[in-house]
Amino acid sequence: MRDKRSGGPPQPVTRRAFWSRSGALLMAGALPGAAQSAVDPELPESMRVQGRPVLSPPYGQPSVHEADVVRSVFPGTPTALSAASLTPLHRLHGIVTPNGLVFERHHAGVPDIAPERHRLLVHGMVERPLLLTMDDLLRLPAVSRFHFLECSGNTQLEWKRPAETVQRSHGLLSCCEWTGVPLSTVLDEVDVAPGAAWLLAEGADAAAMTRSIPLEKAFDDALLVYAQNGEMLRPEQGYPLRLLLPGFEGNANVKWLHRIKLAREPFMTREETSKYTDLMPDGTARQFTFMMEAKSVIVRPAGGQKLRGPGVYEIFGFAWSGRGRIRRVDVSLDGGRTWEIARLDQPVLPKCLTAFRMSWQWNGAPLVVQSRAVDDTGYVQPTRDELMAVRGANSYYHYNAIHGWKIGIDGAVTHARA
Ligand SMILES: Nc1nc2c(c(=O)[nH]1)N[C@H]1C(S)=C(S)[C@@H](COP(=O)(O)O)O[C@H]1N2
Ligand SMILES: [Mo]
Repeated sequence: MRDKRSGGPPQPVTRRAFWSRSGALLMAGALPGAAQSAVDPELPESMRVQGRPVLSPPYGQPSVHEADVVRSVFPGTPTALSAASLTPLHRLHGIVTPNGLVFERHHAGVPDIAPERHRLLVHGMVERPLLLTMDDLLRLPAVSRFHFLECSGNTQLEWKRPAETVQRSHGLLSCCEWTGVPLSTVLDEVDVAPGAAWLLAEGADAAAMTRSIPLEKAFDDALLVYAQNGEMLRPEQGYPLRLLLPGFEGNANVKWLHRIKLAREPFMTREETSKYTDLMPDGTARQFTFMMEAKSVIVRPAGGQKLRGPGVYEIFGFAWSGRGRIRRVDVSLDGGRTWEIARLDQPVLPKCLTAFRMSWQWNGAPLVVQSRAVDDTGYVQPTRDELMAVRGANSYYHYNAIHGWKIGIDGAVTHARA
């Protein structure tokens, strides 16, 4: 499958090749950019003085040397209240997004809600309406699950013009361990009336954001979530309660959830009529595109980064599918002509980010790196041409095409279409 001619694409590198080169580190600096170093004869400063005491601060913070690992504002956001911020995917090292780096999307800012005053009303087509306190919810049997959360507007810029960095192109994406109560537990308690097929989920923010959700999903794997990554939800993520719909577009995961109303039909709210619909080539608008299809992206190397000369590197990226598990990730080092199977980090969980890696050796020639996800339904992440053939050019949401980065002769990484 791989082109063996000399001058062909760079070959993936074996562990042995890596160590035989980097073993010469102290002498020859075979790792790209490594200095010709000798072992420092001085004791490092950190061994000569005592460190700082415990509880400074009581809630721990990242190293001061990581201060640039932060969310950034989504470009073109008109106000700071109806706004989005982006996860720095290129600075992550595993599938869990630290709570302070989870992307945000708010339609009317972040409300401050005291948990003891918060209520969840479940009403409409039910036999026994319920008004639940947070205390009630915390006493019900809970589950914890790892799931990605992706705004369907993620990679929206790609329809038109390429974004310079992966934080800008793909940063409306995060993955957490979510803890809460299966929505089915509460629905069983209220006793759904015959004929009910949808529910309205409403947020207690100033946007009163609402979405209609099929009852099928509600009984499948929907969660009433109150914690993320082991601590209570962050205010930005919906404290004290949010709806989590694994694999469904971010918007449907209503934050600050305070009302669920059951009905026969969808409610046709703003977020499922004027917004979050897909304009198809025939001029019709596709509604209720809940499912986030399989997608992947290389986050290192990625746009804005620079390789420090020929040598050994690791390609690192994420793949995910709203339909289930990632079965395979392919990586191309020649602009999509040939593909190699990447290594997947464990665990590989359904509707969850999966990390992939491939070691390779850059020979200094310009090239385009790409990744392609395949999920366990057999769905293969489409090329841009394949996606446009179905969707046309007037869409905004749900762009999931194969993404490429170009590495220039100087090692600078840019968008492959730039
Ligand atoms: N109540 C409420 N829920 C909401 C929103 C909102 O503005 N208000 N934004 C939605 C959108 S568009 C997305 S993509 C996700 C973002 O979740 P996050 O901010 O936790 O990343 O929340 C959804 N739930
Ligand atoms: Mo969103």
